[in-house]
Amino acid sequence: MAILQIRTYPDEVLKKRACEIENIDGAIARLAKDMLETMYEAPGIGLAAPQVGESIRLIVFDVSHKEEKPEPHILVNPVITATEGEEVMEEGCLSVPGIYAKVKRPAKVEVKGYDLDGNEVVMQAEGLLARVILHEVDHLDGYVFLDRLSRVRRQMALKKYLKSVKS
Ligand code: GNR
Ligand code: NI
Repeated sequence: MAILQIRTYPDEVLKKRACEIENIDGAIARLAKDMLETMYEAPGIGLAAPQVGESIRLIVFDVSHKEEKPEPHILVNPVITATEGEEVMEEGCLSVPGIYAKVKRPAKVEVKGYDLDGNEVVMQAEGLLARVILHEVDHLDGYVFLDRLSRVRRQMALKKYLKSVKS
C-alpha cells in the first residue's frame, strides 16, 4: 500500500477525458487500494484516478461517518445511467485545496460500473453519496467542480484559488 501524490489544479491531467479500463488486472487493483489509502489519509470522501496522475476511468469513495465502520467503494468505468431532481450542496476538492462553493447537481443518480472482479455493479444513490459519485465521474471527464459554477462565480473562485497557490 502506498500514499500517492494528489495532483492539483491547473494540472493538465485534471483537464482531459480519462480512458476506459480494458483489463481489470492486478495493477488496477493495486492502484484502487492505494487510491483508497490516499483518500483516507487526505482526508477525503472520494478520489478519481486522474487526481493521482492516472488518466483512466477508476473512482473510489466512502461517505461513511468516521465513528462508523468504513464503507469503501471502488468503481471501474462508471457511467451515470439516470439522474433525478436537483440539489445545491457545498463542495470542495482535494485537487483545488482551500476552495469551497455551492454547486447545483442532480439529487439522485444511478451509476453502473464494474468491481475489481469484473462483476457489473449498479448503485442508486442520493444525498452525499450521489454528490460524490457525480463529482468523481466529472473528474474522469476532465471537469472539476469549478466548471459547474456560473461564469462569475467560477472566475471569483479561480482567482481566489490561483492567488492562494501563488502566495
Ligand atoms: O473530500 C471531498 N469532499 C467532497 C465534499 C463535497 C462534494 C464532493 C466532495 S469530493 C472531495 C474529494 C475529491 O476531491 N474528490 O475528487
Ligand atoms: Ni475532486
